[in-house]
Amino acid sequence: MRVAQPWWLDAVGYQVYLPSFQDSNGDGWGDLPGLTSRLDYLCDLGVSLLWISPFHPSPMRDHGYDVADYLDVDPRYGSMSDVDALLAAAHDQGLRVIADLVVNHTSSAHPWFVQARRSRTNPFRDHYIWRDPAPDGGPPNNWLSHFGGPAWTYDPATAQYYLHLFTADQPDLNWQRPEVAEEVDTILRFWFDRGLDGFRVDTAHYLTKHPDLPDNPTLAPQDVPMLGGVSAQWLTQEHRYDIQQPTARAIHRRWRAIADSYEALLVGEVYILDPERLATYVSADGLHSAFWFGLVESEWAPDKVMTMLRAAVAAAPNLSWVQSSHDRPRSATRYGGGPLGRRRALAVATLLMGLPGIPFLYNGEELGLTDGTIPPGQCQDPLAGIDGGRAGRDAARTPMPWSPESGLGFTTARRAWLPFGDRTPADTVARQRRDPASPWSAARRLLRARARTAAWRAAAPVWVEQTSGVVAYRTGAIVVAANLTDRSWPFDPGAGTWACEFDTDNPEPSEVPRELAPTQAVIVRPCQEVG
Ligand code: TEU
Repeated sequence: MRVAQPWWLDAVGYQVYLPSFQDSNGDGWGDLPGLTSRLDYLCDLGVSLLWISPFHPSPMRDHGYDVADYLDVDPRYGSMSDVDALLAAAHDQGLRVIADLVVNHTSSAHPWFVQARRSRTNPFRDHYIWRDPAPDGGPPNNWLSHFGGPAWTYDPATAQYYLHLFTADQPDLNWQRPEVAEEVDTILRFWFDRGLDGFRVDTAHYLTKHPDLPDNPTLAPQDVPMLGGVSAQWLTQEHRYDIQQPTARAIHRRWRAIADSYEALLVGEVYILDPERLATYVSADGLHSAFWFGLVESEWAPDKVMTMLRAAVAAAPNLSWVQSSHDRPRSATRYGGGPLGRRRALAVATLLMGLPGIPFLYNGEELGLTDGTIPPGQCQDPLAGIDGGRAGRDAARTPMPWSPESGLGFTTARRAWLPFGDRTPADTVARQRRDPASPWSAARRLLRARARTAAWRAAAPVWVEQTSGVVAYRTGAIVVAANLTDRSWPFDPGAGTWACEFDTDNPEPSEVPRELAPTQAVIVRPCQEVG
């Protein structure tokens, strides 16, 4: 008997950064009705799973990653009935929708924290992590905020410090307290009952801290890692006690039981680049999947990246594959910018499309967008204020360019919440849809090829050692190959006759190319499989 596969196994994900996707009411903010009006676009592109960034009431100190009410909708994004309308319309079209679960911390405006800071004896006090000052009056330990400075803020009213691994407006929840876990169970059920198909779990490996809160060891300068999205100071410590505590898995287990009872999906944001360690979070009673961020963190270094990618594929069966996100420069920028960066990103995307697990596109990636330009002084990201702006994330978050007119078809307002990013007409959906050679047309063909070849793919790819600069693997009957070098190489999928399902360089491929040009990628299948 054939065992029914989970619905997400062949999904193609798409990350919607809601504030920048589609404004429907002319206030310069993307919103839920705007997204609903673009579902046709997403279906036509070929995605089947949307991940929407947080839409809950929030002071927007970290653009919604500071939640003040998990059971409601921020008026900037719409209303609860707009969520219902989005889910109904998405489901009608066969799209699944997951939201962001941000429960390592709340906003300081959340009623729990407002209560907690009232007095040391308030019933909500222990929903958060409070400690007395060190003997010198300073913070209780040496932990650092991702966004600069200590991870502790002194609250004069009750003469204690509270912990926040991100901004001071994002106090960390105390997951040792059973009431916190119970509250979050209720939040999960509330949204699953409403029809949500799952969650992307923000900072899934941060939830619990070492109970004794010991100082983190300091790293020797030569051991300081390269990692974006955090202050330079944060990188100087080994994060032995503040994050990645094994106890977080008990929380995932608890959520998994709830999610499975709704057939819902949990994809973790587990920012661990080492595939083996990352894989320990993905299991039958843990997270269904977790993003692997090796590609998001990389400049163009194909040899290194492919070695890591192969290790990631081997480590866990169902990772989620991403090249870009709202937290880092876009892949086309990191890979060299312009047409070359764009081609490189498409070649890597082709390689991702045949892997087991869930490939995700970040909105605008299908257009081959590079980072938007943010004029000095117009940054919104709390990270933009530190380290001379090195880590600021705004450039990857500028509004989606739908059409060349002013407002980019994103908004009718003269200004959006972020600058429009200096997009050109060639960047826009409207132009790219008319051009068979555009990045959008190639992305759409690629997603269609993935859908057509679903039945031929197998669970695990077998890497085909080519004697050339071509990276290739076989999965079931299919061969996926990409030339990641800057010269042409011969390509040979193996014995037999082959047909081409996708070719980055040819909108209507018929024959399998015998040679792959620089950054050309293909998906091929044996002719006899057509039946
Ligand atoms: O990101 C977590 C985060 O800050 C990572 O990008 C970080 O760089 C990594 O953990 C370093 O090891 C999530 C959201 O994606 C981000 O937008 C939020 O600002 C953050 O959580 C806080 O909620």
